[in-house]
Amino acid sequence: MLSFFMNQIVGGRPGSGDEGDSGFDQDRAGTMLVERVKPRLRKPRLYRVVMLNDDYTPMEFVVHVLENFFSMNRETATRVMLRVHTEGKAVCGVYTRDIAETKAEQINQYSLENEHPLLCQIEPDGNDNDE
Ligand code: TYC
Repeated sequence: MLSFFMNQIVGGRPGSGDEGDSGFDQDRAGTMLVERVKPRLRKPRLYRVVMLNDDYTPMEFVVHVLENFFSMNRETATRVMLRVHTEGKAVCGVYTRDIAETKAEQINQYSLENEHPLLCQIEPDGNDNDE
């Protein structure tokens, strides 16, 4: 996946005083020492925002939530709402952890404020990348 390599200067740490004023370490013959290392970047883990069915929240309210918190159009929001209604739950979106947590919390809070028991939860998106 992230299979490119980068060069890294090895030897004294920049700022440690042993690299002269260039920032690069050099041996006594004046040769620059370099090492190829894999980059330490990882793709972030992803989380699903899952909406749960209940017997009381009006369908119109669920559609309204899906339109406004997930930017779905009316047709998509209605389809997702009906999937939750018939199957018990459905994935509304997949995000990094902070964003997924924030969306679920905002929706749960908004539902409470409007006195509906509608709930969202988050779950790992599975098939997490190890590279
Ligand atoms: N089951 C609800 C009803 O019949 C509608 C509903 C759909 C509620 C989706 C929650 O996430 C939900 N009024």
